[in-house]
Amino acid sequence: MNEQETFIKMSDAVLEGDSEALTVIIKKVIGEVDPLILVQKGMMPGLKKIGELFESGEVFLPEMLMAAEAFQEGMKIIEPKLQESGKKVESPGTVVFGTVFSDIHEIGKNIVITLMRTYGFKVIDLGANVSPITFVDESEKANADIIAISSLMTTTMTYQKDVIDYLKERGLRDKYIVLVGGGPVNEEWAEQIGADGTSDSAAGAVRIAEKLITDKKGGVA
Ligand code: B12
Repeated sequence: MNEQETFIKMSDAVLEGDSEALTVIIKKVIGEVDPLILVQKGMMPGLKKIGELFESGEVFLPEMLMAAEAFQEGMKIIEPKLQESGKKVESPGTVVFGTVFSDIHEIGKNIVITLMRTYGFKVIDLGANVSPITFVDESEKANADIIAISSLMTTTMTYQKDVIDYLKERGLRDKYIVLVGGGPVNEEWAEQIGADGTSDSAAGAVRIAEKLITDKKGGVA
C-alpha cells in the first residue's frame, strides 16, 4: 500500500467510525510516516467528510460520535510519536488552553496542545465548556503568558470575544497574549474581537505562539 492509499484507508476508517481498522493501519505505518502528517492527511479528512455529511443530513449525531471516537483511538497511538518528534527546548512559556463555554469540541484543541507541549510549552488544559471567568482566573493562577481559546461552532465563537472583554473588564488585557482558533475562526474574526493571533493548523499555532512570545519578551528567541 503506498502512502496515498494509506491516507485514504485511514480517512475512510475515521468516516466509518471503525476504530479497529484505523488502529491496524496506524500500527503498520507509524514508524515510517511523520506522525503529524498521519493526523493531517490520514485522519482529518475523515472528520471533515463526516462533518459535511452531518450538515447535509446524510448522517446523524451517533455517526459523528463514532467518527470522533475512532479519531481519538488513533490519536492514542500517534500521540507518543508526536511527542518524540518535537524539538526539546527550554520552555518558551505557559499556555492556558480551553474550549469556550457551551462548546464540547476538543479534538482540535488537544492536537494543538500535544504539539505545543512537544515544542516545550507548559500547557494547562482547562478542557471544554470553559467560562470566561475560569479562563481568566486560571491564567492568573498559572501566571500564564498565553490564553488560547478554541471554538468549533459559529454559535459559540462569540464566547471568545467574551473572554477578551472580561480580560479588559479586569484590567488584564495587556498582560496576556490571546490566541483564538477552531473551525469557524479566521484572521478577520481574530482581528475583529481584538485577539493577538490565530491559525488553522497545530503547527501554525505553535509558530505564532513562539513568535508572539519572543516579540513580547522583546527580542531574540
Ligand atoms: C467531531 C465532531 C463532533 C464530536 C466532538 C467530539 C470531541 N470530543 O471533540 C461530537 C460528536 C461530540 C460533536 C458534537 C456536536 N457537534 Co460537532 N463536529 C465534529 C466535526 C465532525 C469535527 C470537529 C473536529 O474535531 N475537527 C478536527 C480538528 C482537528 O479540527 P479543528 O477543531 O478545527 O482544529 C484545528 C484548527 O482549527 C486549529 N485549532 C483548533 N483550536 C484552536 C485553538 C487555537 C488557539 C488555535 C491557534 C488553533 C486551533 O488547530 C486544529 C488542528 O489542526 C465537525 C465538522 C468539522 N468539519 O469541523 C462537527 C461540527 C463542528 N459540529 C457541529 C455541531 C452542530 C455539533 C452539535 C451541536 C451537534 C448536535 N446536534 O448535538 C454537537 C455540539 C454540542 C456542543 N454544545 O458543543 C457543527 C457546527 C456548526 C456550527 N454551528 O458552526 C459542525 C461544523 C458539523 C457541521 N458541518 O454541521 N461534534
